[in-house]
Amino acid sequence: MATPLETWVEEAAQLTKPDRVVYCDGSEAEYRRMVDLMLRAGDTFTLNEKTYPNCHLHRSSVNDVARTERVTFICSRDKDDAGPTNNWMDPDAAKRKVGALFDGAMRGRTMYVVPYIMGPANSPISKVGVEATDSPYVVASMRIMSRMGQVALDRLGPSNEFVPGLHSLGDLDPMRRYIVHFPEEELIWSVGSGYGGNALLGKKCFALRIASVMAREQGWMAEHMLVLGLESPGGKVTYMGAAFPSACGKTNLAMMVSALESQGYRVWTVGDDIAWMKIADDGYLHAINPEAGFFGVAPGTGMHTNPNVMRALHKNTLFTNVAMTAQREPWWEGIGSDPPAELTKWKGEKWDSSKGPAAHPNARYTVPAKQSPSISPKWEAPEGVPISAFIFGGRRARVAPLVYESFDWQHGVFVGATMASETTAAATGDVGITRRDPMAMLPFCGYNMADYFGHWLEMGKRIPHPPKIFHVNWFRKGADGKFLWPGFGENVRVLKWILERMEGRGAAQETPIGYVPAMKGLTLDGLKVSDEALDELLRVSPEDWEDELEDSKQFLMKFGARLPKEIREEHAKLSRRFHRAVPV
Ligand code: SAT
Ligand code: MN
Repeated sequence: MATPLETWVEEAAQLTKPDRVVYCDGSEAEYRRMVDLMLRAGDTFTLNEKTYPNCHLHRSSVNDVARTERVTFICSRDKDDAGPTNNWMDPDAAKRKVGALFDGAMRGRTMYVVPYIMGPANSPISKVGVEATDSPYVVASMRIMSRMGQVALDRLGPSNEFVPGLHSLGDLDPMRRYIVHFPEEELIWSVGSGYGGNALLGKKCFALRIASVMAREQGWMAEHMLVLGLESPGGKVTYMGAAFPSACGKTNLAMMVSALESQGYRVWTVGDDIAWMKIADDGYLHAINPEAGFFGVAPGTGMHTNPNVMRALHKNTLFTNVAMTAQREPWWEGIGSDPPAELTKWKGEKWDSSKGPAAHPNARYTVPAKQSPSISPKWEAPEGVPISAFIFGGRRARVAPLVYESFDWQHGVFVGATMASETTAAATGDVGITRRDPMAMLPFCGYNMADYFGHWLEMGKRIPHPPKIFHVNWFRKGADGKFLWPGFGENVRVLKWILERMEGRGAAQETPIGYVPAMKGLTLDGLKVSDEALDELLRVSPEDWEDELEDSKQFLMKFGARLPKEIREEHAKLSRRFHRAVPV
């Protein structure tokens, strides 16, 4: 008797018609074979074997360098279940349309069957997925990013409890690219792209879009959050989850080398992108990192901004779309050194400064998480880590102060639901446009976001010790257009204040938007931030917030009657608090 896995693979092969089907075991020899295939294909290069052992550079197709939200669909039976923020296609129509692109797509190619576990192999919170793909780059990446191969087959056994994902590079034509999700079937189809978030189906497609639907049904949470542990003097570690949109510094925050290390504050990394969280017997929400690697943005990453990842990147790393020096070392803008005289651009041609950036702005590194010096001793704990705080944040040149604390869970959910950020190169489209990105889940929520807010409100009632909710903004700018806050390792000062607030300390002032640090509330010794800059960083400008209230109202109105009344209520309360504070 065929197992459910074998049956699904058989059907996938009938549709895509590969020359052969190979089940992946996750071994090192297999990784080597994938890399050899990539080297032979001519789009991948071995880096300097002395300084970067077992590291490779992959160059993607030039129009396949970021997530493509325009062609990403949620195919629920009822359009309203996808909601106003998702692209929707009828599931049967999607099967016909995208099925036609899959028909024969793997002719002349090999179909690799990639069984994987999202989460530690022995965690009850983890789940199994299977990706069938014709891309050796995807297989190699999945081996870094998940627990892949035999370990997953062992966990699955003859069971049908896996999320299948079918992936083909197709012809890489953006006009024939689709990333479609069938939440009711728990199925993913992706064709026409080899890029990370589009093609590594365990990541955004399963661990967020499909898992968010499962989480709502089953009473847990799948969030676009890093998870870190903040160690304080005496050795106690407090865990926090933080949701920022793509390319807004989650990896750097999760791996931070603390500027307050000499005072006993240190940061431990549990995860840098996704958190799966369940209520545990101790009454806390416990988080696991479903991933096993970091798929981070390279440009802007250097010894100053993220020394831990820089140390981790020197072996077993797969780089994508970075530049290469004459010594065959990877290079990108912000790495901390001037561009060398001889440099090959990410597209493969010789680079000079008239040719724009040498690395693509969304160039990436894919590195095993365990290689980070900051990796938490608990990062693979099957029971996860207890979360005491949630932090929302984004890129805002104005409006949002450096940090504030919400009044309570319901208000915190409103803060998350109305958060906004300037767009980045992580998705194709304009960069620098402010858009609402609730809980940093706008591109990743697999169902109607109004119901998602409802799920958050519901979870707050069910968690005996719910995390306290904060909002941060490292990106506020002064009148001169320069960032007011130094960021990176100095962000630990904000985490320290958050910790103190949780412990009932930490000087704060109450404002209409929540508690903001008092002028002396933040630990700023050894840091050069002028009083004026601090004043501006912590300022809650009634004029800016008047615009903010209007803009968030417009956004929330999209959800119509489905929007939970609590969110409406919080909007009205915020408006009232401003009008009480400033007579208009
Ligand atoms: O491309 S990914 O979705 O994997 C990374 C990101 O955009 O957050
Ligand atoms: Mn992300």
